[in-house]
Amino acid sequence: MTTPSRSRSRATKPPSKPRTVTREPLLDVHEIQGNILAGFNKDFQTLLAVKIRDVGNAREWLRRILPHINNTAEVLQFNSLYRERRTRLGHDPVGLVATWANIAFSHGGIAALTSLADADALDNGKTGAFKFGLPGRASTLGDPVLGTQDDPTMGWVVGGTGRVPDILLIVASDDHARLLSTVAELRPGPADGKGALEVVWEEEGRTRPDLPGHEHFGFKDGVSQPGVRGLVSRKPEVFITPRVLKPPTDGEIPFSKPGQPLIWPGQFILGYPTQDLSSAVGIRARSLKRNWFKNGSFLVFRRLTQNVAGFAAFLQSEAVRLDHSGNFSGMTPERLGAILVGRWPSGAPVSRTPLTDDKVLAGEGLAVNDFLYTVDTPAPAFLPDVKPPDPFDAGKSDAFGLICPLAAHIRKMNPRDQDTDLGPPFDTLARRILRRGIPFGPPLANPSGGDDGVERGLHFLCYQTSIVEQFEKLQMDWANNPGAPRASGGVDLIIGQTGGSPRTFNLFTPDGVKVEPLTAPIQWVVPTGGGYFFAPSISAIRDVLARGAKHV
Ligand code: N7H
Repeated sequence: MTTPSRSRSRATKPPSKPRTVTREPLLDVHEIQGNILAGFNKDFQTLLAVKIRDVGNAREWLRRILPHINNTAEVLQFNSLYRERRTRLGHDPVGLVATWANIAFSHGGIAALTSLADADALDNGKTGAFKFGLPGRASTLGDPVLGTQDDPTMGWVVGGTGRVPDILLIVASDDHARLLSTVAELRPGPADGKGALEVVWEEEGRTRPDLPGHEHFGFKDGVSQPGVRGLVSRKPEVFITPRVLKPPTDGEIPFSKPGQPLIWPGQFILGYPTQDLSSAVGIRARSLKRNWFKNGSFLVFRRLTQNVAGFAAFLQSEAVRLDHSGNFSGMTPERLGAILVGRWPSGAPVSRTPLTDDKVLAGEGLAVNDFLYTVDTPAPAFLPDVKPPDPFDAGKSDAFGLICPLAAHIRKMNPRDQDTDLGPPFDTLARRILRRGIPFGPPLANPSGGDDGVERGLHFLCYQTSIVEQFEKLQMDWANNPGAPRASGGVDLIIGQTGGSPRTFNLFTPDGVKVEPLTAPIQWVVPTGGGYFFAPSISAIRDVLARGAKHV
């Protein structure tokens, strides 16, 4: 069903096509690469950065590996089988393994394989972020200088100025041996043309063996993701994001499950309806500059090094100071870490359990994201056959950030029901990203015992349809900015970057009367590489990039 949004006052003009959309689209799951909407979610994942030296051979290599590039249908089916087996067994199913691959191309890679005009056409708007690439945007993003003022990305291990790879290949598996054999099979080698494609960098990420699913600071990751609207089948009607809640009354944001709003797929995949910035309806997909962009998505890769010992030392000393300050007696390093992140190590939200971690709450998938910031969180309206246990305290109204501070990482990145400097909560939906990160490097065995000199961090990967309006807004306009999305919150001390000036996080006393500023002596998360890429559809790889056809 569609609703016309423009007046029909001029009889001479044909009525304009309705811009708004309420019917959810059928997603082309055989075309969209599998990591974007379904998520590989594997324990092992290798990234390979590739430079094209010979375009003809590169196309042949693409044709060779194309059958191994997995689509959404494949990944969805496996993920649903895996979930079903885990529910029935009560533990992870042993031996049920899959190995997946996806691919993405930088501006230079697209230009080499199609044309400069096509690569330029991917930049929607004047910023040219995709064309500039990550090193070109590093100073705008506030990244610290790792080199000289002339080349602040000189110290990056991948993707620095003049070293931007053309291709990023992602290979992921549940099984390490299979990961290695698939990487060996897909890696360009002499048989693909001697020197035709050079692997300029590669690195393996893996889930922490000591704390699976947690990143190196010790927090559970991958807890909150947006729900994508759209169907994988019309008859029978199957939504890509299963729903357990009753649809809302008119005009409200629909949720698939508590805390997971449903977002129009055009925010993540080109060619589908996007989010209206002031209502829950969708906006009809804009025509694309090239047909072959359809079913593609932009991939931001950031190699973020984490100083785990430095972060632990800060939590330790600041917790002691706060404890003695009189306003935060009983403060512990663990609680302070939870305050900075907005979640406890288990993933339990500070908004629902302000003083202690709660692993039971963290393990209850329908409760762990169920909280709002500006009102007491109402009980969810589940569909009749869904009755999950939720004996936990509901989130309380916390508009000023006295429970979960305004600058806590998850509140900066997703202010939920609170208006922001950019607009109402509908606008926030248009800033959401699909995160697909995985740690690299070994865990630090004893963070309070100091650094061991070994590098570790996060391969941060996220998909969206606008790098400028999504990833860059989150990083630049919110994480780095002490005055946004809400005034007076301070900087996100996990990922915020301020180009060398002090990073201050405003912690309000529980009565809201005083501010206790926490000033970080250093940045504990430091970008050391990455890139901006485009992950095209399966047919675009086959018919355009691997074939060299223009303007299909
Ligand atoms: Fe964050 N961390 O350990 O503190 N992140 N993040 N992130 N992050 C989240 O909800 C972390 C980074 C987002 O919907 C959690 O999955 C670390 C970048 C968003 O409520 C934890 C790094 C960007 C969310 C961390 C890092 C984001 C989110 C809670 C770097 C974007 C969802 C678990 C090393 C620019 C918010 C979860 C929501 C959650 C951590 C990077 C964005 C624990 C260590 C660069 C959108």
